[in-house]
Amino acid sequence: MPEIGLLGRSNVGKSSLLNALTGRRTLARTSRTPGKTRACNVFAVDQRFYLVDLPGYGYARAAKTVRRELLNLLTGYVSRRDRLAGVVWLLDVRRDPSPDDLAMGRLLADRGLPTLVAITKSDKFGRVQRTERSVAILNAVGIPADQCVVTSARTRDGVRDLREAIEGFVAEKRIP
Ligand SMILES: Nc1nc2c(ncn2[C@@H]2O[C@H](COP(=O)(O)OP(=O)(O)O)[C@@H](O)[C@H]2O)c(=O)[nH]1
Ligand SMILES: [Mg+2]
Repeated sequence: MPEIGLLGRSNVGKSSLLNALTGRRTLARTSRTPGKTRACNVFAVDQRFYLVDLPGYGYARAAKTVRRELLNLLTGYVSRRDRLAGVVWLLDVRRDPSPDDLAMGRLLADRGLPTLVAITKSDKFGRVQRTERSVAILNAVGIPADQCVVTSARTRDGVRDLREAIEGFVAEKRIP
């Protein structure tokens, strides 16, 4: 089956969004301790595709060697997975993209991988401000607005749209 990777900084809301996307509450572990998810958790959705909750990058307190290993792992993941239909790249509505985010953006652009940006935690702002923030974030990472969904795992805003966009990637994927 094709798979979709969920990528983003630690604590950006990957596990929460994965739970919202699959409509279950206890599937992926969420935590208040950043940098905790190490393994890649894989979830089959409707026996049609896999969602992969990848380890979060950019955890500031991790040792340099650990950060480099993680970047290598993610680079290998997006470079060599022949079942990979695309990635959902999560960016927090409250944060300007970090140097690690920008490095990830370059990597994804290099690989030409189908990429959707999910702006996360949109419930933190009102409508106007969340749109302004999303535009600024997309400009910073050079992703067009039609490849972006503004989401909240808490209110489920945008979750259905994101799911539909993911299904589009899955439908396009031809596994060699
Ligand atoms: N307000 C708000 N908080 C969120 C949302 N999604 C995740 N969080 C919180 O952000 C923190 C990290 O979430 P988690 O899903 O574990 O992030 P991960 O490290 O990327 O997997 C937790 O405290 C979550 O409750 C959201 O949509 N809205
Ligand atoms: Mg997690």
